[in-house]
Amino acid sequence: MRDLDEIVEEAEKLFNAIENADELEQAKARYLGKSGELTELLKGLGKLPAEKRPEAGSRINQTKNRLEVLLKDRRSSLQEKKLGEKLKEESLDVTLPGRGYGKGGLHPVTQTLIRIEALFRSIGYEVASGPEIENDFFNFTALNIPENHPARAMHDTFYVENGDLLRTHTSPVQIHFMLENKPPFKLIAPGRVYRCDSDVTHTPMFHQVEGLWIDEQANFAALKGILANFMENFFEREDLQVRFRPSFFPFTEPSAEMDISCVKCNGKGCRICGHTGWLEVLGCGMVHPNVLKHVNIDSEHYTGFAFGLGVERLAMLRYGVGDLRLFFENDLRFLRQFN
Ligand code: 2NL
Repeated sequence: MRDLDEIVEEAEKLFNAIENADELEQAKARYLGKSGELTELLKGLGKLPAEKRPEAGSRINQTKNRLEVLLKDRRSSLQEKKLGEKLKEESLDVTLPGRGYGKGGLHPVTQTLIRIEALFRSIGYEVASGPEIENDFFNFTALNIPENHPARAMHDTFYVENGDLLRTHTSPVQIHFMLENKPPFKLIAPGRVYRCDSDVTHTPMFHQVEGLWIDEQANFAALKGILANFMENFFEREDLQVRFRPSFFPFTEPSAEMDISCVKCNGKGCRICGHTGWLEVLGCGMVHPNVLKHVNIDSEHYTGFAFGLGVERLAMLRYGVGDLRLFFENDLRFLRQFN
């Protein structure tokens, strides 16, 4: 019988040299398998004289146990090594630079709103805002548009529950302001407005800026001067021509529409201005006494002028955008051109 300690020594060397779990199990079979070296020794016990069997049997079993312990140790160190390698392989280098990110930009309508607000702030106007869901009084009645008046047909209104509605202009903001403040005041009300209208030149939501000046000496001459000056600055054209045409709005009297000389052809006539040389840019007028009455302002003492303009229209003219719908499609190829 080979020296058992020698077997252990040899097995330990063998196990520790093995780097792979399957090979380790094969090596185990060499000693402990069906015809392994120690198994064979146990089978051979019967050939020993009876008095030597117990001691020899116990020594062989002790050796088996020692090999089992060696195998277990080697198995766990191989597993640990494998885990270490796997973790190393999967580890992230958090110090690596990122892939970089696209920088966003402001929507052209937002840029236009900011520009309009800055120009009016520079001449002492404050910027007011209010809710987009309004009621009949603030959107119509206070603006001298009574129930069943044909003027309501001018605004295709979206109604929500309990008779509330999506504001069709930002005038309600100014009605709230006039009820909450004492004149004189100068303000603009920029924001989203909604009309049940959708075709090539109309979207159900668009942006409006309305302006209002209530004072003891607000008059049409001041209105003309302020609006002409605003358009010159907005379009950066000192030679811009303006003209006012009489018009009608229920909330102003007298009312007018303002045209500017075409910013594309300088008044010569082109496709943009319909070959007239003029572009219609806003509606305006002196605030109707009935409107002042609704907000408890004495129309014998105070007068006011007001105007309303469409932001998308001004943005189209300033940036040369030919189709209103481009502002609402959020196509990045379009939007990126404004950064
Ligand atoms: C247009 C015309 C206009 C007003 C809006 C207004 C507001 C109050 C009182 C009186 Cl609180 N008027 N706003 C006045 C005239 C015209 O808008 O065509 N906008 C796109």
